[in-house]
Amino acid sequence: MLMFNQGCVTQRSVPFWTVGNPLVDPFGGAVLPKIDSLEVARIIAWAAHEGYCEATSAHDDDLVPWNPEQPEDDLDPSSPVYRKLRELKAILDEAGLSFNTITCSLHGNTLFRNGGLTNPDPELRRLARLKVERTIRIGHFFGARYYTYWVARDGFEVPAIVDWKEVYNWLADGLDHVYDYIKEQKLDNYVGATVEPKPNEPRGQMFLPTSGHAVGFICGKLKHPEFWGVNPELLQHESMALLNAVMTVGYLCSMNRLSFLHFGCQIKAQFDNDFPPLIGPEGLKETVMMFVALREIGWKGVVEYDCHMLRAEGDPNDSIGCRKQFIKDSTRALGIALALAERIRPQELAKLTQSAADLTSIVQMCALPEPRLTR
Ligand code: XUL
Ligand code: MN
Repeated sequence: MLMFNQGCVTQRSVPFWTVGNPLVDPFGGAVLPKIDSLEVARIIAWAAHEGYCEATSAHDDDLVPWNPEQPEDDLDPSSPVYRKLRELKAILDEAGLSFNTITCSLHGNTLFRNGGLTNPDPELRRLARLKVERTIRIGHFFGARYYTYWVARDGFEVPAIVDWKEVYNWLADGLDHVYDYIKEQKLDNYVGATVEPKPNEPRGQMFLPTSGHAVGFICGKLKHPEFWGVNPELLQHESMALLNAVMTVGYLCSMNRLSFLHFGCQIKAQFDNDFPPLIGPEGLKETVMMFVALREIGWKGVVEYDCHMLRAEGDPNDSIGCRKQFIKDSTRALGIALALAERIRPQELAKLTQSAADLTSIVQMCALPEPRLTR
């Protein structure tokens, strides 16, 4: 069996927000106690020591609190934020973790309930921009490879009051500012920035719903398209829009835009399930075929578990233990998916009919003997 770093997956990343997740849903409160970011860092460091992951990622808010009155507290050595960032970095460094992406939370604080970069209020867009700048500086401190823009609350429920003439200009201005700020400040840890599309949730409709929309926007509207890629969330976000993960990675690779993967499992056309990889009633074939496609294309990159444990398995009496188990399960699932993908040999299927090729790929994937067909 291939080790994770011999195939297409260069690093396995466990983001702060997935480990810290207290398992709230719209119908019930937190199952797990909220834990401090230092505790989250220690769990991810544990996972790195155990050999389950090599990288992490975070929103600014996952690491330190944000106070709109102090937009530059990260630069002030006497601030608690400054100190906390250093404590966090010491834990990650000691565990040898690299930092995949930093992303600005423009969804958590209720100030941004009607959008971040596309908020119709210019004062809130200005505040969002300052928060993005601070997040970019925090990412620089951790040596993040990417800055990620997740579409978050940039969306709408009421089309009649969206400023359709301006809204995509505001979005482009906000993203162009990410590039300008990184270059002006000479933050050369960043190899690029990414857009993470999502069709809905938390908004009824979001302004960059799919990977196709994201690539179109990057190539057609941003000033520095070469700096921008996409991190699709597969299976979740594309499956919510009834799209197929194999096609998404094929398309993004052909456009040279697949920066890294957010990884988990999803029931098609549902709300954002964020099931751990391979967990749930569907998605096995799609997940495995996605890795077959990535292998055949020759893509290599980071796979980041962006999901959470099932709410039903959160254990308030062992809230650290179940969080560790979630990481272990996700890494196990990725290992299973890669091992199954390794068995599938498209070259041997080429001359078969489509149905025979599909069935033979299943026989290959499951390492089955050919079933007996006759009595
Ligand atoms: C939400 C989602 C986010 C982004 C980061 O669905 O995927 O967690 O990945 O903001
Ligand atoms: Mn995601």
